Amino acid sequence: MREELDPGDTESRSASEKPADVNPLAAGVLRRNDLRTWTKPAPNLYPHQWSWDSAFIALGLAHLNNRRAAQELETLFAGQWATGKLPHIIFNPEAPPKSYFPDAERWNSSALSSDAPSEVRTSGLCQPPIHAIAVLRIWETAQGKGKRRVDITRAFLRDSYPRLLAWHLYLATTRDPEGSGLATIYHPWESGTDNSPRWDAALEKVEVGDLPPYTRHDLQHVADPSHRPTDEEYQRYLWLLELLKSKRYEEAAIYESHPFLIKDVLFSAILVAANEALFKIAEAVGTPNEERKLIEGWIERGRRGLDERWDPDLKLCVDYDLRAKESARVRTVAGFAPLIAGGLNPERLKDLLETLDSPTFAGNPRLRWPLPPSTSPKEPGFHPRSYWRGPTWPVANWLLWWSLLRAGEHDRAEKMRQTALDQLADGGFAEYFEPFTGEPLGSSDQSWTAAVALDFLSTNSAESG
Ligand code: 9WN
Repeated sequence: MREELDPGDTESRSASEKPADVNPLAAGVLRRNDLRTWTKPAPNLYPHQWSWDSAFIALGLAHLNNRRAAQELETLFAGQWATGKLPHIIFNPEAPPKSYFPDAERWNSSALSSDAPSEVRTSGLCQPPIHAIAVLRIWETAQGKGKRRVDITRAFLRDSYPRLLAWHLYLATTRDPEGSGLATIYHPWESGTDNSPRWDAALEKVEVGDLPPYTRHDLQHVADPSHRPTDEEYQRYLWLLELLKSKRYEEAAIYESHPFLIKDVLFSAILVAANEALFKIAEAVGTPNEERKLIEGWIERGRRGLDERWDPDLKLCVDYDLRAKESARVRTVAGFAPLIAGGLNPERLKDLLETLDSPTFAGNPRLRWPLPPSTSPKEPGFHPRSYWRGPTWPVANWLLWWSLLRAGEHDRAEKMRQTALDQLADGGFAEYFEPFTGEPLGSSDQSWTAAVALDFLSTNSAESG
């Protein structure tokens, strides 16, 4: 069953025609999903704290309540592993039973690994490192709000900096023993784009062994199971999880034998952008020069690594499967990774913008809104209703809009911002949208959708960048 909107609550009905009304509606979604110190990604489908959702949520909350935005990330940091890893899920001990699977028991991370935190229960994976970008946004929005607010936020920045540095150091070393500038993921869930056709070839090679019994709970929260990953995909996800557990989440051992080891270009590009944010945070808190040099080195290495993953025929960046030693030549939004990483030469920027505007993505004549579908309609693996196989995701729009601004493409960014807001005004704060009809899919009242709406509304594309 699809998540029901409370008919008595006008705020949870879809956003009205006018983007001007989006702001209070978006704030209402975040308020209703708020659990005091953190925010559920969605009312029922996702009852725990997710890593990159919380970072996006903090970015939106920064415009409503700076202190609460900081708290969102502080709660997440409490789950950080001794290795520096920020886990992809922090489990909510008060979540209704049988609401999400795999649950804390299935991950069993604190029993299996002494690196896992003891105070809270977490998953054993991570997600794209958007966090430093959110911390910087909290700092930026505190400016001009009075000395007390700025001082409190500076203290938050000081506390967050070592957490973020440890997180990025973990990604630059443990997740990149090759020194390629690109982060390795162990599971599609780490990419945040779970069933993207980017992973099909690698997943097909994974032979599923004897899985302990399980029941999926996600399907009860969506109108139609075809919106979510298939059972076959789930079996592979769960098998990879069993393999990680069999290595007690020990990364050197995982690296030796795990069947799914992929250099993820989107994850890596977000890391570059997050390192730029971390550099600014380092400046604001006045950290030692060597640390800033280290961060600069990561930025350069990351951009070089992405450059090597450029596919001149597709005019996109593509992931690399370390096991099969082959590229995943699939046209998805992840291919715009170099735009997100920034620092592009004019020719590469031109190529990327051409691809973005072409019928392969936002220029496709069948689209309801000229926004990039998660997978190009020209891909054989495209599916307009299935999760990351084709639907448009507001958070992906935000990432591209923000990247266009940083690239100095203000007019284009403004067009994208207006269109993204029109989509939300029309369809509400859905998790994702059918790209040809604009139909809202997945969960309704999705927190990060509301959060990016708030950020869109607070930023004038003509002035920032
Ligand atoms: C698995 C919470 C998360 C997002 C991911 C999105 C989806 C989970 C799931 O929901 O993943 O982590 O159960 O499908 O793919 O990006 O963080 O919103």
